[in-house]
Amino acid sequence: MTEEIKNRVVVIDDTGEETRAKTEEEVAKENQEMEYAFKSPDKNPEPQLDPSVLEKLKAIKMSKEEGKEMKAVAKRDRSLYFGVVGLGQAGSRVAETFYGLGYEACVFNTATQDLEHINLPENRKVYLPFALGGAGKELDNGRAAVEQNGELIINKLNDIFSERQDMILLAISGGGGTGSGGAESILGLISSLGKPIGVIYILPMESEDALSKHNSVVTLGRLAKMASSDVITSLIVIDNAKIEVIYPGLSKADFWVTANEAIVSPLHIFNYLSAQSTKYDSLDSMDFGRVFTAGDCTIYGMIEVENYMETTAIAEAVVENLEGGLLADDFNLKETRFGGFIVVGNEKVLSELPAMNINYASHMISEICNSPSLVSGVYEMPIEKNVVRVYTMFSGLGLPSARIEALKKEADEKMSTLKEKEKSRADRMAVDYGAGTETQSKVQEVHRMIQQKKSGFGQLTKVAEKKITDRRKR
Ligand SMILES: Nc1nc2c(ncn2[C@@H]2O[C@H](COP(=O)(O)OP(=O)(O)OP(=O)(O)O)[C@@H](O)[C@H]2O)c(=O)[nH]1
Ligand SMILES: [Mg+2]
Repeated sequence: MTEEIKNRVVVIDDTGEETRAKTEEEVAKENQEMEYAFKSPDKNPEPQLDPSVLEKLKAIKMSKEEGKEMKAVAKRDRSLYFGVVGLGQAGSRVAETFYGLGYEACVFNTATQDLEHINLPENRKVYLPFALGGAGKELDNGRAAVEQNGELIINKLNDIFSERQDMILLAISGGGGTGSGGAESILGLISSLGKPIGVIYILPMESEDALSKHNSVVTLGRLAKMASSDVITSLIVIDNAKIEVIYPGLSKADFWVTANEAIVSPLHIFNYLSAQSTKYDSLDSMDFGRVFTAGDCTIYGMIEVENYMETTAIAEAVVENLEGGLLADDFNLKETRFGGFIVVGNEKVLSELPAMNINYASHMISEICNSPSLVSGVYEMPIEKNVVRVYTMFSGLGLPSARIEALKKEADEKMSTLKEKEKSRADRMAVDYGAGTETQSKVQEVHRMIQQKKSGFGQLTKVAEKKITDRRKR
């Protein structure tokens, strides 16, 4: 048995089907004949090929190719294959949530201890050596950490992502130092992959400090510029302050998990369902692509309706809650360039839901976003509760100016209080030089120190920068 297998040449085509089997003797004979033919072409006039056989072969080839194409389409279980990059702690956690849903992902952080808690394979977590670890909410540190580790980052991006990824999503928070400060630089590195880029940008909670709010406004301004010059295809703004309102009373530990699910899930639902077939109206992959890549700011969210059998219940929920269900406030929905919504329910719910109820809701959404190009779909999902969920997405929006103003005001107010405190503390710590004639406050002293580049935190990072550069050079 083994002998026979050894002496046979088996030709297997790319579908795995065994098509021919020859003995070694047969192959040797054929090779000899072929060699002879090459050496004496005039003795072997070109064989006449049978056109009908050729036709048959062509037909087989074509049907095979079509089969392959169909297989490829069927295999695509989502409209866009995202590659997700997380930078900093919040970004890493969001990327981890995407990874759990089958998206390619990798994360970068300046703090090893934060990377440890990210549930991703080790080769997808990259520590960016910088200073003492962490950017300490300093934007400049975040930028420097990314720039100093540019090669490490680009190598990892090329390693993890391939042609399969249609689009790269960068997830970051605005409030910290690593994600927020490093955003622009890492976007420069990501753009070398030559794919469209989306940014998931997280604004701080109400209770957070002035520096977080200040950072988030500064970076949002930078990202908005990149979005208007199309370096970023879509800028998705998520507001933790809004998520706090939607999911009140959660413990800190539960809050992040819930928040990150709320951020990732609607986008995944749109992406996933638009690649599925439905017995009802479909919002196809093209529709989703158009909505998601319409440019400028994008927002999305979900509302749930229990009394869906009442004719206008879904429409009323839309009017009352559509904005409440979105993950950020103060956008002017009338600016929507492309909008879409998906109605989801279980088999029972959708079989009894009158089309009229959805039509009323559609009419209201259309009016709220004033968009002539609103796409929609109705999809069945195995939801336990008998409810209708409406997922909405709006793109092409300007910045949420009222929210930015509020963040700015809070940041400025608190920052100036802090400055006041520092000043009065400095006055209390005044140092008397000489015979009481020349007094120099600690504040002036610090200024002098900064000028000489000898301030505490700055110096610490400078020393560390040097160390890192030296190590890399060796
Ligand atoms: N939605 C969400 N927000 C988070 C999460 N973790 C932190 N944040 C928010 O992110 C901000 C803090 O930024 P981090 O991402 O922790 O900071 P970083 O980028 O690691 O920067 P440094 O720690 O300063 O080096 C705050 O506004 C938090 O509210 C999370 O898992 N989900
Ligand atoms: Mg951090």
